[in-house]
Amino acid sequence: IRENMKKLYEDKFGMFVHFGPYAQLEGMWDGKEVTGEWIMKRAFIPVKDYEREAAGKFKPVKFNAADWVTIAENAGMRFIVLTAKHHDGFAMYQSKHPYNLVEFAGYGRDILKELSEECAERDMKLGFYYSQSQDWHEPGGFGNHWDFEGNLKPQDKFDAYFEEKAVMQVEELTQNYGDVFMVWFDTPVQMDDEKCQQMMDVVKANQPGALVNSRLGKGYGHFDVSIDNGKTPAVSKATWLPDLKVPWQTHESVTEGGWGYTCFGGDNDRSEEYTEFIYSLCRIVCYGGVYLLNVAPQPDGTIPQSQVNTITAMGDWLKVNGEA
Ligand code: FUL
Repeated sequence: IRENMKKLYEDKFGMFVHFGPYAQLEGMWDGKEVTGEWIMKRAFIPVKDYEREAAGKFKPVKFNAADWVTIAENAGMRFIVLTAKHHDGFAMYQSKHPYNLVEFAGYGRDILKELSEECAERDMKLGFYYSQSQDWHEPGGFGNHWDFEGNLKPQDKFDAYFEEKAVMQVEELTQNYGDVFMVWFDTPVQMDDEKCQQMMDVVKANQPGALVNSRLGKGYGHFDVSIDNGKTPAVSKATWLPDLKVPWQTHESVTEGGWGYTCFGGDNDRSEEYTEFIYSLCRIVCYGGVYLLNVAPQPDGTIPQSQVNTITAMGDWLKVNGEA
């Protein structure tokens, strides 16, 4: 862990990728602009409709792992963190749970496998994001639609969901995809000490060097994560500010309108604003932090050129100014 933590600070800049069936909807539902990865929840889309319109149609046929790695490399990024399962509950890899990219839409390819092999070959580190508590697809997942459809209270089956899906999938992710640099959990809500410890144990057993973020819950994890788009360590841990000894990371997105792709904010050319992102990077690194900058691929699996332009401009700047 110590070694890896050192690496995290050598590699201060990483690429976050929010990619899932929400991209298929491009932020639109019933002719209205909603948001990126939260669209299922915000537009109150029933599970069956989301399955049919988003997950069932989602086939990122132009996904190319080599292109993604090149884009990250050109931006000066040293690691990639992909959403393996976001709150919508859809697994972006070959899982025993059938609600996954390989099987559910009949896509047939495991993009996480392809990405992990490419990263291993090219010395790019790889991590994954996993929504351990919120899962809008399962009856026991926190925030699921059963609560507002009035059938089940989410906590009734949370334990079963946690054991059978969350723990099982984190086992898969830490066993089947080579070296995992980082596990980025999110929105802990129902996580208690026991569940946090259990998740830590799974990650540790399968990936002793992997770094776990604090959004696992209850103070567990190896490094702290700021609020979304935060420029300094988490406000809740403000007492850590004076000496900044706690390792921390923050994240922002080059997109507007959410972290996942939308037709109204995912392709806005912000390359003119790249200096803003450079400013974030410098500020965060000067405070001893690590910067994870998000891109949002289109439904076909390609990262829009406008987003590529922004982060490549950062890479060009780093080539000239980035040496210590
Ligand atoms: C948040 C999530 O709810 C967002 O959808 C996104 O993944 C962001 C990075 O973390 O808490």
